Amino acid sequence: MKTILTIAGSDPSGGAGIQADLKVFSQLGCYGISAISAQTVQNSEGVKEVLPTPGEFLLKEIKTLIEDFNVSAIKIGMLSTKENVEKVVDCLSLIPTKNIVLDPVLLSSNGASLLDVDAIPTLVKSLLPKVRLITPNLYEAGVLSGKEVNNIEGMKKSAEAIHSLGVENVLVKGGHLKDGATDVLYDGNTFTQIEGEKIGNDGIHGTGCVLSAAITVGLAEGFSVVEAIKRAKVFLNKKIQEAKKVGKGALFLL
Ligand code: PXL
Repeated sequence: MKTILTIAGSDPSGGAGIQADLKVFSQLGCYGISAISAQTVQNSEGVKEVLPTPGEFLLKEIKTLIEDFNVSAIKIGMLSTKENVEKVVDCLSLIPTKNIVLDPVLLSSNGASLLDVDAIPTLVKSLLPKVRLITPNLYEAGVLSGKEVNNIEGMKKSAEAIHSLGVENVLVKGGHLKDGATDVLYDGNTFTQIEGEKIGNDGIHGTGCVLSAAITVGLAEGFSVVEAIKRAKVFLNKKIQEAKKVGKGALFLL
């Protein structure tokens, strides 16, 4: 059984972040370990407060795990602060796997900041060149590329721009497109459009976390980036069809 490390924020409602990642790893037959970059106060109606983990503490969380476990892949989600981005960059070189997936989480659905604005240049300069795949949504692709991203053409242009920052593979997720839900993957040579069904995504919490966690499983299992994405999308679509209203707000993936 492969072991996967997630470095992300805690979502005590269980729909996103660490809690969602661990569920996905387990459901897909992997063993998950986690380093928590921030606590959040939230329920199904939204994020109310964020308490970042001090950078030195996050570093100890990660180092203590990797001294012990043999990690086949790493998923990075919410990092909250510049200091946390720097510490994650420092310890990636200590982990001998190239299977690093970055979900560049910037905002929660209700607009809470999940990454400080002053952390973005460090994320771009120091973290992006270390990851195998980055999975921005339209908004995140726009911020990282400085381009307007609201159609397939814009997704391709932003994917190229983000690739030129040093990331091996860029998956711009089209779930928030007006028409359809096509994702665009760019590996520096080829654009691959991965079609998805539009399944009323807006009211579902944690879809980005679940997708990137499932992709990380695929990479840990040795699938190519395209195959890992296709398999993860099949998994996510099934979860979306079974989504439930557990609390009073958004639908959750179980
Ligand atoms: O879905 C993005 C996300 C990631 N990680 C944590 C979150 C959220 C959204 O609320 O709370 C911890």
